[in-house]
Amino acid sequence: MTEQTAPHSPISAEQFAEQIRQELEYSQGVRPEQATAADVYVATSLAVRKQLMDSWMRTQQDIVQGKTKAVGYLSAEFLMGKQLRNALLSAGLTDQFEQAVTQLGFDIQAVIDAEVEPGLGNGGLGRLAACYIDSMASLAVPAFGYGIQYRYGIFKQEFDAQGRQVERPDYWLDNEEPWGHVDYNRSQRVSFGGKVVEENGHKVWKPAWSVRAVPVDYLVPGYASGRVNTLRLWSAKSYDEFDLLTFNNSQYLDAVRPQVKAENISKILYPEDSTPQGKSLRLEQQYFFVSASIHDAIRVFYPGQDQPDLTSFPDKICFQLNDTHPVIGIPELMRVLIDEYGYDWNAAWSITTRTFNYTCHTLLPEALEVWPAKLIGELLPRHLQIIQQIDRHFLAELEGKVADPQQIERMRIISTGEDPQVRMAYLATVAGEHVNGVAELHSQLLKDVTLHDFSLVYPGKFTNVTNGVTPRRFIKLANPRLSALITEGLGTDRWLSDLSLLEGLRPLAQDDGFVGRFAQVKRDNKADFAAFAKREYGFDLNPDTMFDSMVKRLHEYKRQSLKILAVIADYADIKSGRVSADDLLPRTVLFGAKAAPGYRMAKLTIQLINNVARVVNTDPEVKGRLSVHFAPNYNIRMAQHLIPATELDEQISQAGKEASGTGNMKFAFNGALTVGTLDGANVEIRQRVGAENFFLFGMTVEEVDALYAKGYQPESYYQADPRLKAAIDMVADGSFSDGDCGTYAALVDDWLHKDYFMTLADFTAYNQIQSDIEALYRQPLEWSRKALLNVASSGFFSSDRAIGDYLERIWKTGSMD
Ligand code: 26Q
Repeated sequence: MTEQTAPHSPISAEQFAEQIRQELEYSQGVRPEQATAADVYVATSLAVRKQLMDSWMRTQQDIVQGKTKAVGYLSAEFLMGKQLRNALLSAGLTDQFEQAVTQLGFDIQAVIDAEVEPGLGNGGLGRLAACYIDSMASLAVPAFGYGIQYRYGIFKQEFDAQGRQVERPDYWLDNEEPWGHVDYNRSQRVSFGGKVVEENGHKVWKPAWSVRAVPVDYLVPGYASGRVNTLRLWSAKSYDEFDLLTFNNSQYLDAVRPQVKAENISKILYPEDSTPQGKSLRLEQQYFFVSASIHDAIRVFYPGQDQPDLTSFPDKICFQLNDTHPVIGIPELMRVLIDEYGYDWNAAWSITTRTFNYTCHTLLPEALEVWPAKLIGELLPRHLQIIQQIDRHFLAELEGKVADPQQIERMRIISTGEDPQVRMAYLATVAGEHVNGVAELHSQLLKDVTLHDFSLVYPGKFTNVTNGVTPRRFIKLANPRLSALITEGLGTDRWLSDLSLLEGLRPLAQDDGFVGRFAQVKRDNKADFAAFAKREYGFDLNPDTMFDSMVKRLHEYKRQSLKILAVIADYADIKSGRVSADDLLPRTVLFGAKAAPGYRMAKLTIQLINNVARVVNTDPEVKGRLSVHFAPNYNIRMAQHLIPATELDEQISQAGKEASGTGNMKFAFNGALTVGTLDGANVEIRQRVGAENFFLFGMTVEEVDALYAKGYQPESYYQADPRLKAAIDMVADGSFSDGDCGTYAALVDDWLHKDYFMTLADFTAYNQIQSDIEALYRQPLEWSRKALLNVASSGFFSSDRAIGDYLERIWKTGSMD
């Protein structure tokens, strides 16, 4: 199979091997004979980077001189995953790489394994940003990703002897990192604190301290586009020279304190992905990267100009706000325009409101970010004044439009009362030109519920862009066997840049021979994953069982507890003799999930799953027909191994709680069937793959609302379903805690008396659908046919399509070619 070659002046394997040798000797000072796989990894990466350099410079020049507006994707997280294989794929150098490394006498896998995955994100939102910059480069959209180069990424997860989550720091820059280029000459000053004074009728901010934002540039090569965009991640450095005056033995720590404070800003990624706490350092991070990015964009588009005409700024670039995390950029751009460039309020407002768009990624009210006005006032006094002024103007606007004073009160950007809070989502909605949700259902609920008042006042602002994921990483790199089969079936590999072509596989679902080969791909991927899981975690997985996976962050709303209760119910059936193990469909249940370190219920759920695994996997009565495994430290690398091997994907959140989900798309791409609720993008996946190829269960949003309204009593479900009762009783009676009844008391109590996400109410329906799943799985050909139809029907969920929607509905711009 020939790979589509990108026009980045491809070279031969011999030339590539020579370049790797050169890098080893002249960049690293290592003789090829003495090199390790890690040295070769660094040398190869440097060589690939150089291969991309001409395209990158040409792209940057075209962006600045071009007629098309650029996109600045502002995101506190970019969860990139490993770079090398993706860069090789984009540059059309995969074959050359494999030959060159073999020629040099190294093991390809060892070289790949030497790369440390940068974990600069929590989950869906951060990975989405990474998929979007890949697609923008592949579609030749002029774009910059702007974010933070955290020293410590998302924590490494381990489990202790009791099965509890332990967090270890992820100091990923411990090893040489060849991809990021530190560009000290493009640094920006970012200031904080102090006060605002009046000088000649002007407000002048006198900050108390500053940090130096140093850009670290990552190349973002497009697939087969010949374009290379930039991901610019800011790193915080101190300006203050080491203070020699205070440097004597007793005052050593005082002397370095300013450096430590400055450099703390980009030190660590916050591991919470909801219920943000108003921590000052988090606000410092947000302002730090957004302020540096706005100044950087002005530098890029108005080079060397002291008095640029910034009324053209919205024609040069628009900023996409990835959730509320960069929303402080709105008052920052106002401040820059007014205080630094002398524009009046109205001119600045006109520029600002044509520059920003806002994507919301949540529906949980507690996850909507707010900042105490007091904190903003201390850290960014001038910005608080500007936000207050925006709020006053907005109020005046509302008074002309809205009759109900209560509605006006509800909508204020700054809440009134004792401890006023700045509501970042409201600020973004008022100042943004467009506001979008991330799946049809989510965007509808934003208009109907979360931002309802605003949708009445600004009906034209609201739109939807259903999420998408990149087929390059999540099909081509993750699943080479399936990729080869798709290319063969379609007679072309153009599907990699136009995923709608997967539709062409549909007729092949009627070809039993093809379906059989598709099934064999899955079988081989399962065997590979079993070997991987043995190596990495010591698991013994049987590839002749159904691989049933639930991987995502641990959250009550995602309902990992529904899955584990169903597993326990099956186990209880065997233990009580109601069901013989021989009648059970052999199944391997795989979990992967990190819990926020302070999230007690989530951590207790991890402990429970680990202990259910320990008990079930070692019980001879189960005869290996049911096994449960919690793979530690779920990350992009693990996803790339696990998703292609999965047959059943669990997307079982309470309806109305998962904004979109993106794992669901990756699994559908790779031929898993979904068991899921009508939530997030599940709704659209089901529409496209067909109701008969999707296992739907559970309450709808309307049913959930009705049950709340009626008064939800979880205990009545416990009493009504004997299997549910048996499962919960087993958790309560110490079966998974060596007889200690107290270990999971908080979980049991929550299930019976609160159960905010109605796990118990959906339990019976979830079990019923499992019977359908088992019946189908016992007809392997029919199962595989449906799985293949999932692949054929999921092309819509490519991030290329999603970026196309952003271009059309929001950015109103296109490709630079
Ligand atoms: C905010 C303030 C302070 C500290 C942390 C945070 C924070 C960090 C990360 C808040 C939220 C996040 C991440 C949210 C997230 O990943 N949301 C997911 O976004 C996906 C992409 O749109 C959706 O598919 C998921 O449904 C949504 O849960």
